[in-house]
Amino acid sequence: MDARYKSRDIERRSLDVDSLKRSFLEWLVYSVGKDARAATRRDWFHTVALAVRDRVVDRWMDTTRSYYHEDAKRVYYLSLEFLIGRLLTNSLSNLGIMDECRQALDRLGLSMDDVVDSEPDAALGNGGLGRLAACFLDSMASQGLPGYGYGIRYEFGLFEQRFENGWQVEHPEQWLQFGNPWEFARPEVLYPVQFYGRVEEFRDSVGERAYRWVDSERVLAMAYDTPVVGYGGDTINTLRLWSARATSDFNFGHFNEGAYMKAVEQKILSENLSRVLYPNDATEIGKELRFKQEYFFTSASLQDILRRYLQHHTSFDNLPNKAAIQLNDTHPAIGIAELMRLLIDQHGLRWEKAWEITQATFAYTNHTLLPEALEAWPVRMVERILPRHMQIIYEINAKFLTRSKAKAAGDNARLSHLSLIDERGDRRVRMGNLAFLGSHKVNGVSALHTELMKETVFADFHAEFPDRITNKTNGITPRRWLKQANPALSELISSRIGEGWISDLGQIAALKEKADDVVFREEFRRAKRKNKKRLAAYIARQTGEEVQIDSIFDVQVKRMHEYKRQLLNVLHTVALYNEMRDNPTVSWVPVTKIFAGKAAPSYHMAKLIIKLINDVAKVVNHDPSVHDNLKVVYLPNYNVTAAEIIIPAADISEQISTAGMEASGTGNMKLALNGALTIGTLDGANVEIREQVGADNIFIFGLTAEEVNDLRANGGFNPREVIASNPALKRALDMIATGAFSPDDRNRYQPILQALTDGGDHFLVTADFADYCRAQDAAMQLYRDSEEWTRKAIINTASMGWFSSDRTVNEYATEIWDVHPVKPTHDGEGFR
Ligand code: NTF
Repeated sequence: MDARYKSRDIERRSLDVDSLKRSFLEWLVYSVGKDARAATRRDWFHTVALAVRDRVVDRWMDTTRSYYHEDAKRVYYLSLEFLIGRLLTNSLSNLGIMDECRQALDRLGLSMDDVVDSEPDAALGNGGLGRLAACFLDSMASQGLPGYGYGIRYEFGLFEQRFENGWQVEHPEQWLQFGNPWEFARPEVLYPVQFYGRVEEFRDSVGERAYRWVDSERVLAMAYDTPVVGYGGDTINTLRLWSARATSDFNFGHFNEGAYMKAVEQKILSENLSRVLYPNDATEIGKELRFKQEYFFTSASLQDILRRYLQHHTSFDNLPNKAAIQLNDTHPAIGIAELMRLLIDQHGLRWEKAWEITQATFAYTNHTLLPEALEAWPVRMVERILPRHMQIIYEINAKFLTRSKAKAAGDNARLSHLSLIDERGDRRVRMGNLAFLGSHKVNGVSALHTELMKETVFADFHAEFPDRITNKTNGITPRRWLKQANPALSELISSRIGEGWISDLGQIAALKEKADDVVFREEFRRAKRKNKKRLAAYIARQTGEEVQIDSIFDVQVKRMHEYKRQLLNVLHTVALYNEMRDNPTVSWVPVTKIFAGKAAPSYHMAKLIIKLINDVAKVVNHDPSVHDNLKVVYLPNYNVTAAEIIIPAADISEQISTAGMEASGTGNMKLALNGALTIGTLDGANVEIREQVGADNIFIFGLTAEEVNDLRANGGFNPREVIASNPALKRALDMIATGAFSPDDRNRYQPILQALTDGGDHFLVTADFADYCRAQDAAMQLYRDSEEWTRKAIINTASMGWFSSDRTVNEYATEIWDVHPVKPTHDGEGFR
């Protein structure tokens, strides 16, 4: 090979400051097409990203090649959402070249922060479910597990939230506008995906009844690959996202003008499939385009998985030993019928064999018990869009129901619960039931959630298959959520216990003994203070509000939803405001209430609560009688990037959902890991957080899931009585009702008051109010004792080892997937 190429090749892999700097200059000119004088910050971001990507490619190919050579069992994580956020810091940090990059930029007179801040936030998800998928990708790569993510390359990610006069308004999020330097387009990796048409029956070569799907419309799925850099840079896995392309089946030349325009229209319509992420969180969407998105990416992924498998195998018998497919919620559950179709119709397998393989290959994770979130597609729609799948679903159902224990017992009620078809009203396909039946394992995401799955939505399935449901408590990646987001604290930790915690978070327990060390406590506080300063500056930039660094940063950041009870928090805020005004001579601990989170655009109540918080903020923040002891801020456009600034600065973590309703939560873990004390209900993973940190180091309040259940079962309670007997609550609600926060529209908050009173207070805000205030008071008192507070904060950080997504992914790998780490061989002979 030409020596010049050879040396450039080496340079591409070199990680020292000089080679990085030379690469930057070369990339700026030859790929971005700018010279240093004309380059904008965004140009520099693209430059740096491309140079870093260079340093990933060889190892990426090595990893892929190792999986191939070992014919390793892979796990395929099918998810409609991957909330990955920015990738530059993540890649640099996992490659271990953060400092080198900073220095190289420094020599060019550039600030690393500016470059980092020019990267758009990849928001291909709504909230917890999508972020969990992103943490799992990081954990799989960091542990050398052969894991692939499959999803959709949405052109528009989750909308950008802005406030107009305190109301949420949605703007398009155009993350791809200036190109995406991390992805590799694969125009040759293209699969047809069919829709509509009809099913034809025929006799196959041995005279058996067989089916083919004909007269369908086709869309192509084109792959885009993003390398997923594991910690240490040894393993680089792949996130493969599908983009919709029209087929070129039609010949423009033969059309008259009208037909030509129609053909173009058709092209645009089919490419809409990957246009936009649906912005709903924990609610069923029920739109035809959404169903088509689900099938589109699932079908393409399965075709790709089978193609990869067939490179090494001639029969499908071994598929379950070579591929594990994890369904992230029911969104890809149609994959069960699709794999059956591919195996039977395209590869000629018999039903029984295909079913055995399908069940052994799939596993399903449930992320919510909210009835409004359980997907159920109208039979008539499924029949029209995927006629062959509807047939297959009927057949799965018929075979299952005939054999079920319920049938044997003549228990018709149970039989109708088990059915894949909901026969009440317009008939619907229950995707949860399909996912359950087609999987060998089904898991919940926290201990409590898994128990509730067994007792509620899947009670009948659990009776039928008692070994199928298993728990896999969620986790978070310590790389992004401590090392990268909180350099101040992570450097302090590493200085005391070494860097082992980064890839083995259990080691962080060694900090527990440091909780009693005054010097360490002082340094811990210094790190927190630094983060609070950073957040205060961010708050000032975003909202114009000045907040006190010495105040308690009380943080509730998550999607806006009634069950998460931001309303409870704002009611306490109003009560606290009143107390401060009533008792101006008391020396109050200053409090800053920090909210952030998006509401689904059609979720009116959630949007009204946002407006309420902003209205309360306007009054409280400008009332001189509270002497700046209370501030309320609502940060716009919460996303991964904002979370990375907010979470490290939090003193208090608000995890106050109605018990039994939050499947797990993962923000709760991020905040505790960063040394915030939790005020929370015994819901989701809060229960396990309490076990880990100890009851003395967390503020638990409110009704338990069981009590909530009893209360609701016994005809509810009377919120009016509760309100009447609690003067602070009554006063807060009266102020809201009489327009104290909305003088321009005194009736604005009637819907909220209505829901809390005549509406029966479904989320038990009034029922938990008193105990919540007690927990808040306890926290405020403790904060006065800064040594004791810090001690508890350190214990929180030190007790979070178990919540690493490395632990979670390992449990999946050993107990569900049976996949094992593969060590890539890096022969240094790159990517030819
Ligand atoms: C969410 N579910 C749950 O609401 C969270 O409690 C949980 O932590 C995450 O999943 C991750 O498991 C959803 O987003 C959805 F869509 F399923 F409702």
